[in-house]
Amino acid sequence: MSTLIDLKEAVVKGKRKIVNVIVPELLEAGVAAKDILEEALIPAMAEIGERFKRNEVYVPEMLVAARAMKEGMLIIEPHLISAGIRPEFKALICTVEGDLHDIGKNLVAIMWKGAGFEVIDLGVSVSKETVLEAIQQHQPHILGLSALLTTTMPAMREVVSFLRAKDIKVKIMVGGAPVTQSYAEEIGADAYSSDAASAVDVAKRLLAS
Ligand code: B1M
Repeated sequence: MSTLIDLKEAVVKGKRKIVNVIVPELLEAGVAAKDILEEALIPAMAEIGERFKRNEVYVPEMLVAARAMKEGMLIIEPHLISAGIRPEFKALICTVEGDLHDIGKNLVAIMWKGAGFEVIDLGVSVSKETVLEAIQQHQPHILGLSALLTTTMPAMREVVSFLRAKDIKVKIMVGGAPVTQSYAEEIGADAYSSDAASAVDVAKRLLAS
């Protein structure tokens, strides 16, 4: 009989076929979906995030681990819903208008999901008006904006100013290769994160403040 430790290990190694076997096995054995999430899937993504920070793994390993986690999540999701488990935080994320790069943004979304957030991904090249509509519809706690081009960084500033002018209270985190802490401060964002792994810690700190 497989254990939660085996499951965590399988996710860290990106062994999704094994995940697809272990998760139903654990559910069948009476392990709560919440425990599968909190004691195996989330710690696995935290572990891969730590390894990424230490340069022990790179983007491809993170992506395969994330895919394995996602498959595990798909199996336990109906069980979590029927048990009334709701994510603590809701996040909205997108790549800003004019920018089609989505790999980094997807990684941040995956890591946030891995940390137990509900994540609504608006996709790429998203206008400030669409962001506003989505905030009004979903009422997220945090908004993540990604930009990979120096030419689309100003769109980030526009979103922040637009939302602030409308007195929207959502916390805003920005990131992407050309973005820096000082740029985040300059445009009035609440936080900056340099990579997907630290995006979890930064978001948690921000949401706790
Ligand atoms: Co583009 N591209 N690209 N490209 N592309 C870059 C970014 C570039 C640096 C390449 C280069 O010239 N050396 C350059 C930008 C130069 C600049 O602005 N200074 C560039 C260019 C110029 C362009 C085009 C203009 C090329 C052209 O058409 N002439 C064009 C623009 C299209 C558009 O967006 N309108 C273009 C197109 C493309 C593709 C479509 C072909 C493809 C994107 C495919 C896709 O995303 N689905 C592409 C790619 C793949 C790249 C490179 C090679 C890789 C980007 C990537 O995915 N990195 C890139 C060069 C490079 O970086 N080596 C390049 C991996 C990813 C995991 O890292 O996205 O940085 P990254 O995300 C990190 C962090 O930044 C952070 O966490 C992630 C993980 O740790 N992070 C956040 C990201 N978002 C965050 C949000 C957060 C927090 C952290 O909080 C919310």
